Amino acid sequence: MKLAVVGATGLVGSEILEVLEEHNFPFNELLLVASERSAGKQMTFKGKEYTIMGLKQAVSEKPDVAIFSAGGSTSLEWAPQFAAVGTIVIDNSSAWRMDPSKKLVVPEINAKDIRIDDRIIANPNCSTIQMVVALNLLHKKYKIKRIVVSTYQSVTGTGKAAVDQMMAERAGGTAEMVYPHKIDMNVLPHIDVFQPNGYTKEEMKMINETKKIFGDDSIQVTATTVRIPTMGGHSEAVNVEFHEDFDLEEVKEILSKTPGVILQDDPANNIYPMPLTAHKKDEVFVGRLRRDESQPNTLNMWIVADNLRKGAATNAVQIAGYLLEHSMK
Ligand code: A2P
Ligand code: 11C
Repeated sequence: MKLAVVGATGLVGSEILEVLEEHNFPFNELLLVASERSAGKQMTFKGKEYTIMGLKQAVSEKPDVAIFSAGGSTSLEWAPQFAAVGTIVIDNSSAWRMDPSKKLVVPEINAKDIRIDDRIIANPNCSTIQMVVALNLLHKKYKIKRIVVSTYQSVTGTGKAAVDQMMAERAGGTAEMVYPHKIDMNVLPHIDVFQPNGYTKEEMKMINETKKIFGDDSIQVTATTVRIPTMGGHSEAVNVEFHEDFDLEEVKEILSKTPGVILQDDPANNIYPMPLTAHKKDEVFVGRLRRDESQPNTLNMWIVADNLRKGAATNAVQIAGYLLEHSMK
């Protein structure tokens, strides 16, 4: 596989390189791609020097697969140009996710829907991915009726400039204001832009992408997404109502067998998922399981994952791995 990483100098791009190295991903050739500002600069991967190239040159190289993490407008403009030369684009942005002609893939759930002629495959939003991975087998067993989710999201979801803002505030200095308010020692009930219905775009992503990934428009979802001054990963309090009743011990057993999930639920010993312990891990961590005693068939859970890993880089690399395993590239 000739593999291109588009946005290689960014937060998600560098995480992709880390995951490729850790997973010992088998490619023959690697192209590191960023904006024309970075073209010509050197980057090291696995002890080897690479020269960063711009998008135009990368298209002319006709890579087999290109993992894009360079923002929605770059994806909108360039993914079709790569697709036109036969590249399969795995896109981390929101540009193509809700396009009915594009697959929105979480490998543990719906990689089998990928077809040989798919040229642009969308990677879901990080906060959606970790929630659906955790709910996957529970949905199969009890069928989800409604989800109420509140998130506690890491500043790494915004990108490098947001990390710089938080760290500068913490050190008592100043930096570019990425958020409309201070983020350190604060909590912002605001992720991405507000929509005419009063929800933010991040909230609408969680609502719409969940239905598309499960292939079930009848699932009701409502979300409040919140930015907090942390870095290791996103956390979510999820209240999920099922059509069928469940047994809590059976729920734990199902979660312990769910692909990509690690159960961390031992409150007596203060064991539950946290961003600090999920950081740099590829899995989704689930704990604080308890029945919602206010209504039937309803479960409360706490879900944490490193948003740059399973929420972005790991999921994209797993899709690339699926293409390789199934000889699609
Ligand atoms: P560059 O470093 O050359 O600006 P982050 O979200 O962490 O800020 O990273 C964004 C990534 O997307 C970077 O690798 C950045 O490259 C890349 N990028 C931004 N704009 C473009 C563009 N117009 N064409 C190609 N890559 C881009
Ligand atoms: C955040 N979820 O944490 C966002 C980042 O649609 O891929 C990823 C945005 C996206 O701010």
